[in-house]
Amino acid sequence: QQSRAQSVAVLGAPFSRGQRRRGVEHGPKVIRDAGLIERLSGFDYSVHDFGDLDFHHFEKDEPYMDVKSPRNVGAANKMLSGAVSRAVGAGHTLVMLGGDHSLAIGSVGGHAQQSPDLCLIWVDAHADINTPMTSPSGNLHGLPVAFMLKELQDKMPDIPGFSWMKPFLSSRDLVYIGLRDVDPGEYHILKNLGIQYFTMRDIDRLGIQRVMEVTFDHLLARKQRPIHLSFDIDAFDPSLAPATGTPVNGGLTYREGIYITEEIHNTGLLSAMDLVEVNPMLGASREAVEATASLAVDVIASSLGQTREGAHPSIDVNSAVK
Ligand code: Z70
Ligand code: MN
Ligand code: MN
Ligand code: MN
Repeated sequence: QQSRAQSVAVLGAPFSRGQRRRGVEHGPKVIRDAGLIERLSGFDYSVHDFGDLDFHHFEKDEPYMDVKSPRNVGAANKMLSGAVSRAVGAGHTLVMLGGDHSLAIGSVGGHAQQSPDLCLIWVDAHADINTPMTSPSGNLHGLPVAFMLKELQDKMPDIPGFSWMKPFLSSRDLVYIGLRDVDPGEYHILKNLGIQYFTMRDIDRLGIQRVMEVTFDHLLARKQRPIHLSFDIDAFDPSLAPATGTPVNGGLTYREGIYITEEIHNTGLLSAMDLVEVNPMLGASREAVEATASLAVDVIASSLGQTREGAHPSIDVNSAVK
């Protein structure tokens, strides 16, 4: 079915402390500069740009075990979750612009406050499901899914900065697409919890059409429910999305990426999405940065109903052909 989206809220989250490379906090600006709001305003719903969150920075933030900047990441996500919860509660389809992927803790968490039965589609080269024990880097953008999952509660210690949050998602309500750089501890967790995931190899074998069919079968067959899409730009091949912190060869083609978002739009169930890890300080040239940001705009527009077919409900067919 087609969605009858009423309004879209765009929220910037200029934050980079979930990983070590500065610059990803400028993601919201370059995605807006690539024309996001103009692109969305051609659609049949109102667009509200809520601007960027203003995160408080804590100077003193000692690592916990090996986990870096826990208080900064925790506080930023607390603020983000409140803002996302209010926007979704007000009836907007929310678009969160990162920032690094640790922000999904607050974004999906805030969405879940309003829609406890949501399901999560995580499009990424990485699984981002490390615990403090399994993390090879101590970077919190490699851990967000572990914070969310009820089944991992006993593997998550009390990390400073996160006392406000409780796990809210079941492992069966999550599907990964695009994986190709999974740490040993993460692989163990994926297998142990029986999480549905599609690596790039699976996409090679099945084709992206079948992957989306099985994804929706897994998440929606029992019951239609809100979808949260968390899209890490590094899911794409580095030739398409070079301006990102952890590029991994052999990623999604443009057409696979857009097919994923078109299919998600066509469910009519997309309720909130993240577009994260665009880092304008890591492109080799201005063109590389602009290509990455423009790709991010295409992903968002396509998730919200832009089609390659050209059809769009805002155009009245009867008056158009007269
Ligand atoms: C690795 C870690 C990661 C994004 C890198 C990498 C995680 N698994 N996520 N880039 N977006 O450090 O935990
Ligand atoms: Mn990620
Ligand atoms: Mn990633
Ligand atoms: Mn539509």
